[in-house]
Amino acid sequence: MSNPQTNVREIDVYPSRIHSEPAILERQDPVVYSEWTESSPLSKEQSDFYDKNGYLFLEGFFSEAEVNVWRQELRNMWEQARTSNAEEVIREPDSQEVRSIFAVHREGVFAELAKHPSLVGIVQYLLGGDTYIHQSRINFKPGFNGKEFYWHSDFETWHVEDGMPRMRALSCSIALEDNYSFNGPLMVVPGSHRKFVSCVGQTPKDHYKSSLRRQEYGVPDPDSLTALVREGGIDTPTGKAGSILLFDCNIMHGSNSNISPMPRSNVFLVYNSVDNRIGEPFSGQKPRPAHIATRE
Ligand code: 6CS
Ligand code: FE
Repeated sequence: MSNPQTNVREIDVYPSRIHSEPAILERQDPVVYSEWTESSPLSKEQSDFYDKNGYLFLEGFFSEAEVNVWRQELRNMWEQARTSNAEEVIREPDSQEVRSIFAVHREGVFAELAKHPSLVGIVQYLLGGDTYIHQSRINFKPGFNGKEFYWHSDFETWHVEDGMPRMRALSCSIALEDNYSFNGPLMVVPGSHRKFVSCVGQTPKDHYKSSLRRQEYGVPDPDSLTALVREGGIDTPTGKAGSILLFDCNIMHGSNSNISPMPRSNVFLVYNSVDNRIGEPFSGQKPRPAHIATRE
């Protein structure tokens, strides 16, 4: 992969989907890119917790009134998506149920949400400066048949398939329905953000057309996953609608299928540092479409 400005081949410090054997590499990037001070938007405990664990759960971050507006918009979008063949609409792997809608930050109430000052303040503290939205999506996880998201590191995909150079991005998952232990909440492996699991297998052409429905490449091998879980365990932060889960781009996470009657609909906003803009995919393949990875 060459850097367009200097035509110098950028070194791939996180090689994945290249070798025939998996490997666990050390993280070579900071987690929190700012020094904490009394005026920081997080407490020292919260900032240290995020640095150590790779995630931070803030219960009741947004008000019920705000959530009601977003939940109404989510339901309108769900209705429209049922009969839409827009490329932003992703359906469940075994049915036509809507699984996700991408690029929701482009307009309307979710564009406002992505710029919410109290959220952006925390994100800029953690990433050490200005950011932009690399990707956004609503994962509906409907009751009865919302399917799982197998274990993965988002950064492994964004590095290999979108050309994201370093680990200087994070996701904010905003619960728009109550997240319980039984309706497929996000599970994270605390501390796993400090290890990069180099995966095996060659990225298939147009991989996103299947990976967003059921990801099979760029997922950790059982031994690597077992090692990470043995070291850090599994946390399942749950809480009422309006709670947010901030998680580092490289933390190992996943979620189970939802066979309960209650939907687990969350909005995901992915913030990337403006100093970490994506370039040529390290897979050597063509870039993914703009509704999955912002390039302008
Ligand atoms: O490929 C991606 O960018 C998406 N895949 C997963 C499973 N999580 C991150 C992101 O939504
Ligand atoms: Fe993910």
